[in-house]
Amino acid sequence: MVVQGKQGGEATEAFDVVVVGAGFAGLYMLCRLRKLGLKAVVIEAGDGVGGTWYWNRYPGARCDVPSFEYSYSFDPEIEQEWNWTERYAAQPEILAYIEHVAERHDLLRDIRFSTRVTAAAYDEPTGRWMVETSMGGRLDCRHLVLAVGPLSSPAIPKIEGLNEFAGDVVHTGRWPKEGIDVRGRRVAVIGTGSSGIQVAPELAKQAGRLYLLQRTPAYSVPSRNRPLTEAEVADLKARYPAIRARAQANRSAISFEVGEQGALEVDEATRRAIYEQRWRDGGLAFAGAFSDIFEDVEANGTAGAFVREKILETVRDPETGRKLLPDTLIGCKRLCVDNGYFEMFNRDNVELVDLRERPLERVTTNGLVVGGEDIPLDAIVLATGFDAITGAHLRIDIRGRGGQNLKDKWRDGPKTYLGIGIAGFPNMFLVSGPGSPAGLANMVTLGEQNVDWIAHCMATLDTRGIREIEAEPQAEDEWVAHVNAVADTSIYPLANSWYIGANVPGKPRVFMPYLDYPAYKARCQQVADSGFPGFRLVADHQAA
Ligand code: NA7
Repeated sequence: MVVQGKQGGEATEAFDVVVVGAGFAGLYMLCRLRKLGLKAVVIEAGDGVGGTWYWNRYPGARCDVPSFEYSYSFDPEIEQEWNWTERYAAQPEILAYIEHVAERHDLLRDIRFSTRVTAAAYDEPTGRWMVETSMGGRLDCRHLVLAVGPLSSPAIPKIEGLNEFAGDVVHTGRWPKEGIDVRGRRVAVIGTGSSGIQVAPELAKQAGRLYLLQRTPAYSVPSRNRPLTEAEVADLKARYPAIRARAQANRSAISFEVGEQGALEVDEATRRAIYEQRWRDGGLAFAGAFSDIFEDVEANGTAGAFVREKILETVRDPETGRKLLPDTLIGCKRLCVDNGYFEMFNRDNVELVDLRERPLERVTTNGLVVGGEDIPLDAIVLATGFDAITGAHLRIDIRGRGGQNLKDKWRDGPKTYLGIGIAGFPNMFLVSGPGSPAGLANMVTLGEQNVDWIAHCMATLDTRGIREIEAEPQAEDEWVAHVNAVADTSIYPLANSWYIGANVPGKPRVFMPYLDYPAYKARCQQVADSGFPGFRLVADHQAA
């Protein structure tokens, strides 16, 4: 590694590219940069690769996208040699897969683990980024790529007394490697999003008593997860190109079939039969039963009503069943996919605490107080979600042209062009950033698409002798307006979801993700093919 010199007593190392994050996207970025002959380093806060799948080690953590699809497509050999064992892979298997890919592509030697990027500043005279890390020293680079993940900054609720609790407090997104021992103990799980719905049934199997603290009842569909047979694995491998192609054409970049008819275009009996079939099949495809579930409140209501019936059928205690009934739009907060969530309430050691009836007042050294009543506890599990889509970017002190801070730039909500570039922040690229289909599309697919685009862009800049690329403010404004216009064709913005920043107090309410993966991909392609309109390009010889 080249040591350029000393600044303030600390060494400065020079790279072509610094990538932040060694999850799915960061690792693939490294592969592509190596192919371009660029000198790159990946900085990763964890002590291993995996991103989301490194941090979310809680019991029950599992992907809600079928394992065959939640995998890289860039290496056909890995597609053929890796054998997924279940329809929906659990966290240890996904992590093992990512580790396998990192090893097969010899990626580890260019990754610095247990290191956090704390700051990055653009130096206008040299056209380079100066990156600071928790390990001290500086990294000087031409391009900065933020592959920090849309769901990687845990949202820790401000609950009075939380720091004083004498037992274990653990967030699902920071689950300790050694796990926590809940055998025979009293455990509270706070939160009923995907994480709470996955972790609670697993903890309930071991805990002495499990309290599930629910603020908003959630919709969840059964996963119908099961082991894959050898024949199925062989068949899926043989059909990989077709599966990928189908996924690419779907809004969510997942290959399930979306019904062609509207929910209200069919009669009651047909509608019910279609929902029953999707319920039996399991998974997110439930919400694709009809074409208009995300477009029409009434159509959406038919799907919601069906799930409510299923909840009442499943939960034996009618009072608990009633409290579990969601009264919001279905799917507009990410639809949960579970393994025995509603069935869990039939266990004697599980109690639902409805926070709308019994508000969470405070944590004491020994437990919680809800609705004036003490609940003694040994462990509290925070399944309270993430400062989604922008949280991980804003934890870094990023300063662009003129020293402008990204926090200030995004004060009223994030602004990007294509979810990839930001005006005022030259030579900086986001992977799965706000304004991309982050969180709404298969994240591996989106990551690969973004990385391919960025790699192509960097190669083009070099060929054309371009020193600086930067989104133009007008293109950025138009893109933000377009993202919102697309969102407004749907009913997504009507829900208080993390897509709109509603889960973090004080966060600006702006719909952040782009709703339609194929349209997004086509637009990115068109920009790349036409010489990057909307970006300001400065050639080497034009630089000051
Ligand atoms: P989510 O989906 O944001 O869910 C967080 C849950 O925590 C949700 O039920 C919240 O209730 C609840 N919550 C948050 N803060 C509090 C407080 N202070 N008190 C009580 N309850 C609270 O996060 P997940 O980790 O489950 O899932 C994130 C994504 O990961 C998921 O969408 C998939 O894409 C994978 P609320 O609904 O806000 O009332």
